[in-house]
Amino acid sequence: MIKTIGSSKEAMQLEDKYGAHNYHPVPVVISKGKGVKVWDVEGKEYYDFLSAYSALNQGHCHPRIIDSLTEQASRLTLTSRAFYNDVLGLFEKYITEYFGYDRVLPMNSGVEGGETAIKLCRKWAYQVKKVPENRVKILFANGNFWGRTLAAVSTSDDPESYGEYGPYMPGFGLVPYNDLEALENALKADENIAGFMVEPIQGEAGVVVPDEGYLKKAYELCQKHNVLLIADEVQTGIGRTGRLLASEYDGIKPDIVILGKALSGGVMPVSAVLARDEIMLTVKPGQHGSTYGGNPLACSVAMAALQVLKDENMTENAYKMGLIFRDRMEKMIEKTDLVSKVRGKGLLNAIIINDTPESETAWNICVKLKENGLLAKPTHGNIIRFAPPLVITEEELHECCDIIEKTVLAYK
Ligand code: IF1
Repeated sequence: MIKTIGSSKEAMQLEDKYGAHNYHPVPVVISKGKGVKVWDVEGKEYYDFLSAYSALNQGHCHPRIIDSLTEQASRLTLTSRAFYNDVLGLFEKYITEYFGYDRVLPMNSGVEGGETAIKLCRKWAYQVKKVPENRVKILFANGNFWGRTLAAVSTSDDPESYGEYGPYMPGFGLVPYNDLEALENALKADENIAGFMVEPIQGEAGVVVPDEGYLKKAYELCQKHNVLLIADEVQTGIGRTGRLLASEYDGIKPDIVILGKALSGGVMPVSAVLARDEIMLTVKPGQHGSTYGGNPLACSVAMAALQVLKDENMTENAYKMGLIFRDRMEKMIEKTDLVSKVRGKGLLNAIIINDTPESETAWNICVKLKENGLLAKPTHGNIIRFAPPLVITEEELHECCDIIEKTVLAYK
């Protein structure tokens, strides 16, 4: 018999007693979500300004996405890839036409998408670029975050991510983010480099926006050296930055694109890797996959999530609301020494708190924001990320900016 939680306190106590302590959540227990709002166990209402790290771009429990979930779940949820089913092919056609790529490899979590992209790049290196077996190198940017697997932490330069998880996977290199000279020097120095995997805007690093044209010039350098550009759009994709993919700001089509999070509108884990035939067909039957990868439920939900994104002009709304948000934050910054900067694109933004990364200030501000009805969480100590669902209205956005301004200006 599943008992319901009686209070927020009880929920936190249960997690503390029975769960791994691999997170330190903001002390709020969410019980219901709808659009840009969530409610805690006691019924208090909040604006969600994290969107589960940009997985809820379409808002909580979007009715059309939930309808696709329940309709498919009542018919067929999983077949595995041992057999065909009547949804995967429709999804593959839909998503490859939606983003303009030849083929898709469906997986589940974002990090599985990253692992898949790296495996495709390595296969392409040996079969097409003719890199000697086991000699391929793939470059990543300092400050990258693409998940928690051992390959992902092997490319990390954040001790919180890789500490005590060695030994690390070889075949990876790091170059400073937003530094084209360093990238070019690295590419010149090693002909076995076959890929450069990079976020168009670094999310976990604190919403780090590179110089305009960085991605385009990085892509040109990769092309010059016969290296694949792999865009990790797990957090920046699906309309979040005011473009369908953040790569579009630089007018490029990366060789490989990784999608996740809002690909399913926050309903279930769905990720996908897009690439052209030359890359995708290097993997032969039985050489990669997963039990749930491309399952009928995921495919139905993802098609609905992508369709509502388009039908409700969420990407355009993200662009417009982002301009308003950063303008409101700039005006707030003029009134306080507590915040030094706001940065971001579309509705992926962050404010930089004028204190050390080790300080508790950003965390304390987030606790006060919670008390004032807005949920957000610091990333990397003194940076607070603000990423509401893309369905937020201008009126709701101003109300949230009022909450942020009131909280920051009152903070002692
Ligand atoms: C956690 C961070 C964000 C991602 C990018 C791939 C993945 C992520 C750019 C992997 C995942 C999540 C993971 C989650 C918190 C969150 C996060 F703070 F960890 F770094 F968003 F910035 N590429 N990011 O941001 O996707 O396997 O999680 O589905 O691990 O705490 P995933």
